[in-house]
Amino acid sequence: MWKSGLGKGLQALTVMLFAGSAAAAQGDMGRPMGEMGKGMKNATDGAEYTVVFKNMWTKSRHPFEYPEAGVISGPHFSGLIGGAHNASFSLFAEGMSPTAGLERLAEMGRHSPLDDEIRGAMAAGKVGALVASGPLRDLADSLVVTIRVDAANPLVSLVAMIAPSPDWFTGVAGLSLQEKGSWVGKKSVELFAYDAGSDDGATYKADDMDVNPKKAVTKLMGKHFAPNGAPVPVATLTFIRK
Ligand SMILES: [Ca+2]
Ligand SMILES: [Ca+2]
Repeated sequence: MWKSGLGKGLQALTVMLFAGSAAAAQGDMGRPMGEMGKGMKNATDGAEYTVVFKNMWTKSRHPFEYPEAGVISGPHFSGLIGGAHNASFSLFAEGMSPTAGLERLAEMGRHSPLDDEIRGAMAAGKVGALVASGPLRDLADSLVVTIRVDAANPLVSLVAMIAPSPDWFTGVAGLSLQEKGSWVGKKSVELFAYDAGSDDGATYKADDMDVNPKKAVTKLMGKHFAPNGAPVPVATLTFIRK
């Protein structure tokens, strides 16, 4: 039975939690005053981005079994969840089995316990900021969150459930916002559909078919998301430096 990817919040509600990384906590202390302004555009300092998640998962682009409209059962995305981190953290990776948190996110759209896993990584110094949003119910709208990166946590990972679905999600993993030693002003990436490897359902509204041990995360290359053999993006993510 398909379960709703209903999030707790309103679509427009975004939640941001910042936790100072060790580097950020040390910040500019002890640095000569004159360097502070000078270094503002340098990647050794942090940068804040507005992140826009825009839907591209449509009946015309992804016609095979595209879900019918409906208040709860219609096509939507769960809230985004992820954060800014360093190279020792992985939210997901093709070829790697999902965490319990990613399984829950991909199957039910729930942020818990993935949020706890991310907080644990924060405590371990691998993640600098946790970012989350409410779900995207009206696919004509966009999700907007703010994320802060810094030298200690320059990579961004974000995921959202494709709903309804067995264990399908989209997102980005380990995206760097640095180019040539500086923070990029604007960057857009296409997001593809992935199978979390935690449920063997093969259609959007398939009954639960839990998988143990978990399989690896794979890019979805079937008719739903690669109608002509090549994967068609389901969303775009645009980072605009504030
Ligand atoms: Ca699956
Ligand atoms: Ca499962």
